[in-house]
Amino acid sequence: MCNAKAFIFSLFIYSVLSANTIEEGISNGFCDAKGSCSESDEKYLLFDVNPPEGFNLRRDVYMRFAIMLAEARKKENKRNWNLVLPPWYNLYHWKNDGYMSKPMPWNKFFDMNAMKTFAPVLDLYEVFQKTDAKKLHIDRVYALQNFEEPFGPNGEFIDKWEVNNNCVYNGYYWDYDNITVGEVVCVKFQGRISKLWEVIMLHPNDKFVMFDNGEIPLHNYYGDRNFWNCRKSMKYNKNLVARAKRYMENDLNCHKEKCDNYVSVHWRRQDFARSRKKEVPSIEGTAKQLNESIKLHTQDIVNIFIATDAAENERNTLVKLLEEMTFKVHLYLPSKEDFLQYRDGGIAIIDQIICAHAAFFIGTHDSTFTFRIYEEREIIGFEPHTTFNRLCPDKGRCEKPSVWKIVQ
Ligand SMILES: Nc1nc2c(ncn2[C@@H]2O[C@H](COP(=O)(O)OP(=O)(O)OP(=O)(O)O)[C@@H](O)[C@H]2O)c(=O)[nH]1
Ligand SMILES: *[C@@H]1O[C@H](CO)[C@@H](O)[C@H](O)[C@H]1NC(C)=O
Ligand SMILES: *[C@@H]1O[C@H](CO)[C@@H](O)[C@H](O)[C@H]1NC(C)=O
Ligand SMILES: [Mg+2]
Repeated sequence: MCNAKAFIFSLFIYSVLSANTIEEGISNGFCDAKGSCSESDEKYLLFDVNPPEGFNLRRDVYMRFAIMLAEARKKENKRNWNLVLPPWYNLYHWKNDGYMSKPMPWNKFFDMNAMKTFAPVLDLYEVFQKTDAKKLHIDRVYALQNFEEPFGPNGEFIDKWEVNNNCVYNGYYWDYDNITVGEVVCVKFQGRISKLWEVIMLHPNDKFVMFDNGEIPLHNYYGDRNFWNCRKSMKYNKNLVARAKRYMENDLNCHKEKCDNYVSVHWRRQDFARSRKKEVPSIEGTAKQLNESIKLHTQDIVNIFIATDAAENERNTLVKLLEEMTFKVHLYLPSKEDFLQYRDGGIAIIDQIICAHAAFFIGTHDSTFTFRIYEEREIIGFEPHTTFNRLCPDKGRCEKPSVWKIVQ
């Protein structure tokens, strides 16, 4: 036990020392003194996320890497680094198309030109197009892992990492058979994402470097101006915005950015309703709370837009209860053509956009789907009290959501 600790400690020291010397090495190398780099000097950072994680947490992981790369661009010796975005593939929640479809690029869901204004990002297919070779060769994959014991002897949480040689890792690289990997290195990691540069600098000549389990590193700073600039640059794909706008105009009769004639709800069910019973209400409890909350906060609004992943029978039950309370209930029910064009991921974003423009929003506790709507409403400029609301469980404590106000 004692020996193991000493060993880990020496590894940690070793990694800190070696990282420093290598850092010096690279600042003399590769790009010229003015910091300009030729195309052949370009380097690419890839990342992927633990397979069960959903779309909206992945968006937050993207932001951590994008901010890391945007910051790096300000430093002369890192100006040649680009971020390659992992295709969307086999997402657990995408029941309609997830298992059969091919990997999808980010531009299906986002406006890549807007994202490129914040950080040097590319879709994987853009990298494929740049390579003359038949295969894409990744020099090194660092498979990140959590430390078993995140806290030190005095309960402190410090940033640290160490190479871990006996680990099992099976990369799947989105099932592409034309991606090859030089070496896989397992790394235990905890702390801020910019510390990943120390890991990268273990092998400063690498041109293609990938991190898997990219959800493990944390934001450098959560909620600062950088964070919000990055978030603002994540504009949605124009077709999705247009579809949402058409719905708001035709079905909700709203023709402005901040609508004043409907309330929106994100009613998360499925795994939340099954395994988080202490945090989410029953169907009857949902109807009762919506009635009370809407009467209290918005006086005479009768239109409710509901975004939900609920099964059809649950959805119908809620709609019936709300209609009995004389509300007019709206859902975006995509046609078959809509599904084929936008896919599950796009349909969910259209729901999020419609929620984001409502006069008043009520979300689901601890859902990243809801968090992304909170952020969008901050960007649009709604008053926080119309945004940071949640559904409560039928009984027991109900903490208010944390308010993360935009920083301009
Ligand atoms: N169309 C639509 N899809 C939804 C809705 N709510 C959830 N989903 C689907 O379920 C997924 C939710 O998973 P995540 O994106 O991980 O968000 P979350 O599960 O609410 O939050 P975490 O578990 O904390 O990450 C979404 O990406 C959608 O695919 C909804 O209101 N409308
Ligand atoms: C790898 O295969 C995919 C799918 O067939 C293809 O789109 C891509 O261009 C290929 N990459 C390279 C570098 O040839
Ligand atoms: C809806 O809310 C109003 C105002 O709080 C209340 O008077 C009414 O009884 C509620 N309706 C139902 C069906 O709960
Ligand atoms: Mg989830």
